[in-house]
Amino acid sequence: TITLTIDGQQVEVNQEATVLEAARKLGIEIPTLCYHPDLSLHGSCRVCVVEDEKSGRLLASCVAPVNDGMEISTNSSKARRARKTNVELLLANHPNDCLGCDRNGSCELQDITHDLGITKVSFEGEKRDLPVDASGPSLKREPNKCILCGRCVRVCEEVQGVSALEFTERGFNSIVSTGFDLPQSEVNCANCGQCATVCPTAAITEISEIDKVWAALEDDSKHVVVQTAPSIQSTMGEEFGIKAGTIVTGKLAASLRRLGFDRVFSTDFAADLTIMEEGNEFIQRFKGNKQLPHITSCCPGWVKFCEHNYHDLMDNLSSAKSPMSMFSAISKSYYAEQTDIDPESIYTVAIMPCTAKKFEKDREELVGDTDAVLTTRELARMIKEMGIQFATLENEEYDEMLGAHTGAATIFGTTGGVTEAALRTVKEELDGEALGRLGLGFEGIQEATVEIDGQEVNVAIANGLANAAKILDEVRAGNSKYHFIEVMACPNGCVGGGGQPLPTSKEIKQKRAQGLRNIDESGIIRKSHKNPMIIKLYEDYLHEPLSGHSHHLLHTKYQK
Ligand code: HC1
Ligand code: SF4
Repeated sequence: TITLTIDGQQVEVNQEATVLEAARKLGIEIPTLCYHPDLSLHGSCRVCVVEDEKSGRLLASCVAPVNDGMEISTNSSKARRARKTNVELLLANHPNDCLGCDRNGSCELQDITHDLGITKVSFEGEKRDLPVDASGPSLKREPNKCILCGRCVRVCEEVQGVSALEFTERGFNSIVSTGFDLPQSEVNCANCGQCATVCPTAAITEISEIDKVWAALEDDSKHVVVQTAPSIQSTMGEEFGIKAGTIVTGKLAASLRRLGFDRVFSTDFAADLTIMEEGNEFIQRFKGNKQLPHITSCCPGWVKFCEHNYHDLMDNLSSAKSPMSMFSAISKSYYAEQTDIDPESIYTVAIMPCTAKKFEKDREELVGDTDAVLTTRELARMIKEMGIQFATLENEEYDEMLGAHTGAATIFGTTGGVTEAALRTVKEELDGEALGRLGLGFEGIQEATVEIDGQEVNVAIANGLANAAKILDEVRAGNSKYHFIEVMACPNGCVGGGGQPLPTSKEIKQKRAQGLRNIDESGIIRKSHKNPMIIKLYEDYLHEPLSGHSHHLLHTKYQK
């Protein structure tokens, strides 16, 4: 270990530590911009400078290695002046449109400016005038707001293995762009939105559909139904000052009613339906030893990544539509029939933690199912605009019919959840026994073996696309032992989705996931096939999983 002194306090750290890590161990906060705890080090913005008291040199603390006997001042006047200057230089080229900016209130550059007491910029900088890329379908890039921290480039390459973004040009002209500067919609981007979650400013944000949804809500000829994704239950509170992982299901229902939605339903209901369809599809494949490994397809970022990189394995994807799309299809068929509402007048809005769901909605195989997708952040904006006091709302119930859900559905929102939910149903159906705990961890690649009806079923879970690629390479090479593979494009699953509240970190995502696990363990029905509304849906309408009617409404084949 190494001992150093920071602001007069001694600290011991291992020799690989950086000065920033040593300071944080002491509880000393040094502002950062290009640094992100989940990504490699960059050291370019120099907002984290500190002074080495012995040499008087300024060090970028996020990349500076610790030395024995080092004496660091994080707040010497030299360090503070340098930090301010570095931020002012960023501000000199930055647009001055904070008031109308998507990230007003959640911008890291704005926060640091405030915290450092910068009230005016001393330099006259040249502003860039680069075009906005809103080619969609999920993300908007505004290069003029980019501070070149490279967090988006790193997350896309290191965590997702996509490398859709890169630095181009040099000096003042340096920008982050797609390869050949193509529109985002024309490159291999998975639309996962991880770049938006790490972007400190509004250089990358979701394409907003808020105006469309207001228009639908104000249109009396439309019957507007809303569905909320499983993970929102433990994340939406963060937008209103409630701790991450706090379950706000009842407040969500209440706020959606205040916004004027005609029916407040839950994607969880359709997650149970997905399990019924996909679980039986897996049973058929497993018994017939065909199209194995079975690979989940509920995550649209993953499906797009597979189309670009593992096209030869597309037949291994489940044909089951995602819960979001299943919900929408059921709302315009079964629900319309049961309530005698003209399906043409039904407008379905999905509240998703995910930017890729906007892409899923527009896919040619699924177009017409869902009418609008709002991220968690967009819904929060609407709630705020209406002046609804979310934090103090009384809990309300979801509406009946498409609102009932189980613990199995809730855990879809965190990696491993889909597998666990599917195996709870598959195992009971095949051997009549209940599934024990799978004990799958939260990160990287996780695997387990479950005995079902005397046979071993090997399952694997990939967190993030770079990990998915590792598993799929083995499948392609014929070396994979897995029968069932779950892929979620975002590390830690939908709790870490590209549309979730900001800021986000591993620690926050862990709390969100725990919130979902707490719902599952709270005494509600825990198995999809026991959801009474699902049982009724099959009795009344679909007859049985994989029936002709089910296939028509709930399955698809991705074409690309
Ligand atoms: Fe997800 Fe899913 S779990 S993909 O992560 O299968 O977005 O939350 O709604 O569709 O149910 C997202 C979450 C979500 C679908 C479900
Ligand atoms: Fe990369 Fe995902 Fe951003 Fe696309 S959305 S650029 S895949 S991080």
